[in-house]
Amino acid sequence: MRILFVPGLLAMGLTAMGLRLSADAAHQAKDPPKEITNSLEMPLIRIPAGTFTMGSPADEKHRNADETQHDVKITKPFYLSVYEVTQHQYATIMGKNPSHFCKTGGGKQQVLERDTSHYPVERVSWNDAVEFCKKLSAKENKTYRLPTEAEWEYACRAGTKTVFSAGNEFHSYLANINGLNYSSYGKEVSGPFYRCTRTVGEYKRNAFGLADMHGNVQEWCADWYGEDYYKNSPKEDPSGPKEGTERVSRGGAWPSSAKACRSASRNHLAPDEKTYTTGFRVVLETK
Ligand SMILES: [Ca+2]
Repeated sequence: MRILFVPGLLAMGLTAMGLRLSADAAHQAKDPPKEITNSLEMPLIRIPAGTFTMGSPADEKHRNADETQHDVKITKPFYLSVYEVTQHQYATIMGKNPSHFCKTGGGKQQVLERDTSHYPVERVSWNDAVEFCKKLSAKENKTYRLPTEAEWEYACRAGTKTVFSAGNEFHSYLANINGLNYSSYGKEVSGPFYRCTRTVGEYKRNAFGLADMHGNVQEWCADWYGEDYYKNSPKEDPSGPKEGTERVSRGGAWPSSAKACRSASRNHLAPDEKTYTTGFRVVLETK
């Protein structure tokens, strides 16, 4: 059988394909990317708008009185860094690495022979973290900031209602936390206890694709801490009390018991306090 070459049909086919490609490209342009990488090679994931129940139920074991459950609506999507800000990223923007667990820090004996550039930065105050966001914003002409406490918990839960984003049991095989058996949650498990920070992203990510929301370093949030704030919190995009003396930090850290790493657990420190358990991650605002 002879195969006929029909230029008209071929041209029609190409035109149709071309139209289809253009339509796909237009669709992609409307759909913002799920993950982006910024000038620091920092991956950030798009967290969708949505509603969730913030705080813990009255029967949650080891809950604290400041965790009153209430519904919160996050009205705008935002990008959140997949990892805690690393020592390398912090030094690139701020010109110094204040971390305890690095070659020049007080904990250098604990990290001998290790490359700590991708360990989370720590010994940064809330003021330092805010300054980092300002400088990175200026560098990229975008808006970076700390997550609000509500954004942080929403991102940590990633749609889950369990005590942790990984379920109702927790131990040091799931995150860099205290590995002694009394430190586990739900059932008694003794696991690794490294007694220092670790390279970001070593453990399983949550359903949004975020790493180390529980453990490694606790993370500064933008809000002032208010013990009773949840009782009067606005439903939409709560941003904390208007004033206070301490800022919120979340997620627990490498020496913490699992109970202090619960999705609802709240900690608070003075804004100029620097500890080797405290770091941060950043929000990039969508336009
Ligand atoms: Ca963390």
